[in-house]
Amino acid sequence: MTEARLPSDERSPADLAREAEELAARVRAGERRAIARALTEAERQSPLSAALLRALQKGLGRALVVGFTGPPGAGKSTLVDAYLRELRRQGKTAGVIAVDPTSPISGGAILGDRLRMTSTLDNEGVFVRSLASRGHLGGLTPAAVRMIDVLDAASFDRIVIETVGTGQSEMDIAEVTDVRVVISAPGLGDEIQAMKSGLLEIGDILVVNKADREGAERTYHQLKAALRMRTGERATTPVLKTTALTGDGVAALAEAIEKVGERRLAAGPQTRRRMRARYLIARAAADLIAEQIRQADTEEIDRLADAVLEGSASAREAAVRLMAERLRGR
Ligand SMILES: Nc1nc2c(ncn2[C@@H]2O[C@H](COP(=O)(O)OP(=O)(O)OP(=O)(O)O)[C@@H](O)[C@H]2O)c(=O)[nH]1
Ligand SMILES: [Mg+2]
Repeated sequence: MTEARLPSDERSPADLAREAEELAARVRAGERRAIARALTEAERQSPLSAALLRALQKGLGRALVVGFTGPPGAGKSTLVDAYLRELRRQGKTAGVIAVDPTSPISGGAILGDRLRMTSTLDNEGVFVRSLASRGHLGGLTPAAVRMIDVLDAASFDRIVIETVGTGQSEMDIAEVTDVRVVISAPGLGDEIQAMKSGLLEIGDILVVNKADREGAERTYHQLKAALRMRTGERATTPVLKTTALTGDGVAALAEAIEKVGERRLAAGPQTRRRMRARYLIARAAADLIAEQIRQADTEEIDRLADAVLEGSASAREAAVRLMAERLRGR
């Protein structure tokens, strides 16, 4: 990343392709500097990244992608750290992407995450990257998806993604991960509320972390009850208790992840990669629509707005009409 480079527009497609092939080969060989560089290119969606991702495609879809999500302060980073230790104990390797919390309260947690995880675990078998910057083309989750491909190509056995469960991002993450671990903890105030707002549905495994804390039992039973309400008596989603600080319950969590993971991996690499590509298409479509609407002239929008007000078209019909008009000929 420190080497001098020509501005992107001065590199020919052939140069980019050659550079991408070289970098891809080093990533496949597991070279840490190359992985770091490739992650940065993928995150920024640089001119090189498209060629790089193409060069990396062969043989992808091997690694199991595990998402850890939950409200701020539930102990996600600490638990990821403990899970990584467990993986290392089993001789498995892991790449981690900690996605920037969207909530301003967690602003300081990025550095915390980076320090906490890298100081203890950034070694041969583990690679940690915080996705800390915003405003890149296409948003955080598409960037994370591109980064998954890089880590996958680097042959990490497990890829872990940590996201804060407060907005759209964790729902997006649900679409691109194989196994979803939803973490709660006692004493967060509205932890069950947060769970009810959709997190419960996406979890393959629910975790009550900080089991050492008072109130953990209560949180556990609340979760169980909420789960039964959602899915009926036949609720099969495991609810586990962990104390990330000591590692208690983490081996059982790792085992539960493997169990779900086995089922998901059975779908085969192509199906799982397609799931991620499908997500990228949906995101691109949404971006395209938003862009088209921004570019539509006021007259066109006003005409449709009047139609909605008069009741001659629903908002949805108006949107379809707007898109049809604007995308015609593409
Ligand atoms: N008592 C207790 N504290 C814990 C446990 N796990 C994490 N903590 C503490 O909870 C606090 C938050 O932990 P983090 O791992 O940063 O939580 P997080 O969910 O990653 O937080 P954000 O990334 O900011 O959303 C820290 O002070 C941890 O030391 C646990 O099992 N027991
Ligand atoms: Mg964290």
